[in-house]
Amino acid sequence: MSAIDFWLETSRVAKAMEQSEALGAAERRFGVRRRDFLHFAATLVASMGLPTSALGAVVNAMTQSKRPSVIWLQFQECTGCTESLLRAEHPTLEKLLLELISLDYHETLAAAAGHQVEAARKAAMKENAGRYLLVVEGAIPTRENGIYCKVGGQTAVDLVQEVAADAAAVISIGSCASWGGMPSTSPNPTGASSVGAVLGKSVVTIPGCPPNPYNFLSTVVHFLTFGALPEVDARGRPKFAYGRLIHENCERRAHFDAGRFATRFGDEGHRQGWCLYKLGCKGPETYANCPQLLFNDCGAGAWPVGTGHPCIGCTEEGVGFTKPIHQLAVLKTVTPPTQFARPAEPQGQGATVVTAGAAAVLGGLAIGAGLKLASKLGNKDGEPGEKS
Ligand code: FSX
Ligand code: SF4
Ligand code: F3S
Repeated sequence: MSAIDFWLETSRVAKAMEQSEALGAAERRFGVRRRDFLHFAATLVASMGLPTSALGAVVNAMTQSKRPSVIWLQFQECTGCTESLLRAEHPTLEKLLLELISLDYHETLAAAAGHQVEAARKAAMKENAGRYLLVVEGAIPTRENGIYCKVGGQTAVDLVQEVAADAAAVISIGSCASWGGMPSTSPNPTGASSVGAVLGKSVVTIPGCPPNPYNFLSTVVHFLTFGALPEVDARGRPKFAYGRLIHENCERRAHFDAGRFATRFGDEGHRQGWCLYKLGCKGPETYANCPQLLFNDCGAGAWPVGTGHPCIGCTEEGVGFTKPIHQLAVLKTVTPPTQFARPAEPQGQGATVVTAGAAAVLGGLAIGAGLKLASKLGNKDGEPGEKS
């Protein structure tokens, strides 16, 4: 399909849907305006790398599906995963999430405490056996029979095994739950381990410290729409979010290709926005969509490298909290992507998934750009993130 056909098709779908009953249902269910909801759904479709035709299915699933029961366990962590979901600048994200799922157990958010809240967990597990989602935030200490983390008298190891036994699917949110993260930093005195290691099976992982909330929400919406979790790479990460190296989509990439590097914080190169590779940026060996999704819905530059700090590889096992910040990254690719401006040309601001999705609905025009971007984000033609 040519770019213009793609654009026409996506504009047509968005326009046709604007008056649909499904969007009326969204207004009633979520208390948000049709256009805001359509914007949000288009953003998710784009970020998942789905075709335009999936927009209707995603909207229907979000407005009509029964809210799945979610049991959310928290172990060795800082609650940053929960905070990043709930403190999103865009109020819609939090509102939609809490309307889309039935959060039946979450220690930070529960009004109840003690025996009451443990009883609520057991009741939800019994009522929804085989159908609930288990979300785990935080690493699990395994040393000394797991005594370093207990909830309601049970060790984290026991608890996660008990709840996982009847779960329809398990999602590890954050780097701690995904691969051990910060609590597993050497010498790892508590034996902090990933959920997958403790359960002895692969689970879907959404690493990041904290992870981008849109990646979690997209994963939940994928489950609601298709009845299954998204395709993942060898480390359990959804390919739509972790299929590309940060270095492939970084706005400073042209400076890397031209050999223009900041060599000290605050030097001329740093002030000019040059590449941070020589300051230890781990973008060349870290798979994540941070440069496209950005954080906190506050526009261009709202991600670590955009603010002038090297990526520390927080999503990547063996890199984040493991390699010294100043250590040079392993270069996994050296060929500049063809879609980038050549080093001699000025770099534009670039569209983000969020801005493209917003423009798509509000302007009725740019959705094609968002979805075209999505085809770059989704790992349709590249290799999945792989073990280094
Ligand atoms: Fe914190 Fe989550 Fe980091 Fe870990 O995010 S932001 S320490 S990944 O488990 O709460
Ligand atoms: Fe961007 Fe870091 Fe790659 Fe430089 S090394 S282009 S700052 S990701
Ligand atoms: Fe983490 Fe690097 Fe993204 S530090 S938030 S993976 S830019």
